Amino acid sequence: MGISLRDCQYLFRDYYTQGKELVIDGSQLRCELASRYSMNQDVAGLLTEGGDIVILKPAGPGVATADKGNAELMLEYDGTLAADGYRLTIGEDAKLVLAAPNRRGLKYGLDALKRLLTVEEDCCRLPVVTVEDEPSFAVRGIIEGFYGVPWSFADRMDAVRYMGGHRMNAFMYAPKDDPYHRELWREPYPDDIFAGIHELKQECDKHLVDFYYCISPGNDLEFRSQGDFAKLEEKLGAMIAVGVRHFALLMDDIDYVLQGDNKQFLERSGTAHAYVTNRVYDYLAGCLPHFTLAMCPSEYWSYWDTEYKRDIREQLHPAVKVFWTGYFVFAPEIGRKHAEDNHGYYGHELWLWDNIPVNDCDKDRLFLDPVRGRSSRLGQLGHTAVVANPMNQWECSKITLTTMSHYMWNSERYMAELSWELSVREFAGELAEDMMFFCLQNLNSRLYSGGYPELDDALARRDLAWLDGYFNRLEQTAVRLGGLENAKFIEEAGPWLRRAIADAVLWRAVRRQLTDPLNPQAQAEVLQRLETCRSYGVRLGSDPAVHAAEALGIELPEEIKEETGND
Ligand code: 14T
Repeated sequence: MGISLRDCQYLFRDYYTQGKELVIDGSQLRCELASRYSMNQDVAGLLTEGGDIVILKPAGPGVATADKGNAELMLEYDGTLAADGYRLTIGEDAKLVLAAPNRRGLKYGLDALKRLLTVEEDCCRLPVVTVEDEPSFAVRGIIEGFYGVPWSFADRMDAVRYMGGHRMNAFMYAPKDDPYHRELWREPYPDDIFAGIHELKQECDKHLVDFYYCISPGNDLEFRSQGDFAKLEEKLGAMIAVGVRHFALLMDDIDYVLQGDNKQFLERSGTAHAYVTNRVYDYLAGCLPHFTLAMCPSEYWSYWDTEYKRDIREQLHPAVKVFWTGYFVFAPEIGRKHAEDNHGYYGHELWLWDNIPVNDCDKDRLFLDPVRGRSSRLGQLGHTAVVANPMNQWECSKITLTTMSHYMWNSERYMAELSWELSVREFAGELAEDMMFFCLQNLNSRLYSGGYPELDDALARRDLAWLDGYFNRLEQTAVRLGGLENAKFIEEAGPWLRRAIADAVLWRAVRRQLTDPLNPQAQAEVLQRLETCRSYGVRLGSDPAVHAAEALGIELPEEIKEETGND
């Protein structure tokens, strides 16, 4: 099944078509390549492996391929398109033209071609179309910036592949609990860990994702110490040696009031943070012709002006980008006024560190809803990057991240509910309906203050038949999702899937107690089932069985009530 016209119009910025279709003989699109983009582009390397598109390279300049293929692909350079953008024209005569300003644009254009292609037994179908596509933000990606258990090496490698396929171009390495990133920032990485980072950087290169090494020296840096700066440079120098070109200094979540000699030397923390960042900037400029440096200030979540922001505004090198998270760390809303004002206060390009779907403050929860509440025009309000800080559970983060990838590419057209549907379908295929039902039980409690209205209404009406149906569905959903082929999802979401089933079992016990309130055995069973639920250490956002029991007047032990206060 090909991609629908609606999805094309949503996923590509401009999609010009008169509805004609190109039908080509053969069960593969075999493109004879011509290139004005560059003489020696490894174009085939841009195609995701194992696809239906084959690129036939000419043997040399002016020398045609023996196999003429069934289509022609001309690559062109177009420097008027925004970085990572492309223009793909599919002509009626099976002539394809792909123009881009950089290699990433070529890759995204080929990925678009692949999405538009429908392969049948003996023919290929393509729409006759011109796609003009450009991103809303120059930098789009993921910051592994949470507390708690960092992602595994395999998670990160998969994340890089995922980003390549979702038009994201930045992976920022900043796990709070990598000791060498923060607590032991002075210490060089042990060889085995460093080898992993190097391999990750190579995987980033392969998928045209920029690898950012982030470091957090702010807790105990001695600003006057040459030794400390030497350690910092040594740490960054090792990254430079393996090809890293993008860096960030993170000053978040530290005690940033200057003490002792630091105070004597630099007086205010804004001055101090501008000072260390500028020194790092100078160091990088001495080593590299091209590099990126960003910094996360300690005041990363407020929208008002401060002395600290003034110092950063006035003293920080103008090329350094400044992170913020929107108001109050987990921002339900980042509107034009906060964005514009804070851009003015920091006076530098702002990079949105979006704390979605991070759950390091809510370890017993999964967050599976789409991003909502970000201004469609952040890109015109001083923001040039959006990076998402995900959950400790990488695989589960994909649901929200795919919706964020749509926002990052085209914030002006972003529609949360539509993106959610597309994301869930991509993630769960045939089980999309079940997956969506599961997502609906796991909404981001930091950003969504509503309840679970259908459940609440049914409880208010004491509609036991509806509740029976709901819990049966919950149980079946969890059982079916447990059969998904995605082993990583089963592993990560396992406790929540089991908890969903335990909720349904608890509900049945509650039901028995309601019909026979004085039966001590029924009471004991409720308590026992409740204990099973708690033993998983996790809960659904809707927390349905406990809610139901409480709402229907069943007395629960005190500690349960305390646990459920959050949602
Ligand atoms: F620098 C930041 F932009 C940032 O968000 N820093 C941390 C981040 O590492 C963490 O993952 C995120 C979500 O918990 O929020 C920041 O850390 C906090 C902030 C709080 F206000 C942790 C607890 C808080 F109460």
